[in-house]
Amino acid sequence: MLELFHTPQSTCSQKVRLVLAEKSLDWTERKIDWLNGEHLQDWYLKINPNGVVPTLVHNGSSVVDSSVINEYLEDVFPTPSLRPQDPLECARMRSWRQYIDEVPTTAIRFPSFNKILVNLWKNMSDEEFEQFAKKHPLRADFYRRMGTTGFNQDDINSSKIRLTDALNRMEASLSQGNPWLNGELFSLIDISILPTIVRMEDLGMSDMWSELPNVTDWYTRIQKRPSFEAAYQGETRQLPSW
Ligand SMILES: N[C@@H](CCC(=O)N[C@@H](CS)C(=O)NCC(=O)O)C(=O)O
Repeated sequence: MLELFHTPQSTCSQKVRLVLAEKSLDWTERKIDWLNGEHLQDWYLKINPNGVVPTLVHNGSSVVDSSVINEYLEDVFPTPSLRPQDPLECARMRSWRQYIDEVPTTAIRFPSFNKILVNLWKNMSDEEFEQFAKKHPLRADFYRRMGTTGFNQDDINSSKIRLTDALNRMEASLSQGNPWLNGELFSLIDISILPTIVRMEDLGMSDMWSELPNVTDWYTRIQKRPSFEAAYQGETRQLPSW
């Protein structure tokens, strides 16, 4: 039995839902009320000590970290394959994935938090905010840096530089005539970057790739895959506005 503890709007959760859909796997939804801190409760920290979503529980054993979860799903359910068989191709795919995890995936948090989430905490006193920040096993410093007024302009500028770099790398790779980022095969890395691109669109940042024809075409094609509709249904793209 596959259970996914996730939050519909979380980009990391979307990555896993895309793989589950590509592989047509049956899974049981365990929705985590992220805005009310369910991911920081003791019972959840037992299955994910990082206090973040998503967590996959397979036959009672938990797997954490969306990229690790996706590789695990590929190992256990190899068909249809989302990973090249050739070791060198596979290494290239994993290098891409490492870059995506380190650069655009972390960069998108800054505009996401500034445009949407910081409003949740804007009325907290410094003391209340510190109590809230320090509950986060992985992100206490990230929250302190944001504070109750949001990240500063330097952080936002640096995030934009990193997102631009990722888009340019995608454009360069796709302009070599391949349909997908790693070549002919639609792979885990197309899935890794997709939630960041969707979030950019939802935050009104799609002009950042309007002059990149290959990224534009990739995004049009990927949205036509049945997995896109499956992973992005319902409230998934309804971001709160305050
Ligand atoms: N490396 C982790 C990161 C997961 C992560 O950061 N999840 C976010 C939602 S996309 C989260 O749960 N944040 C909780 C918080 O900020 O309190 C993964 O890829 O699963």
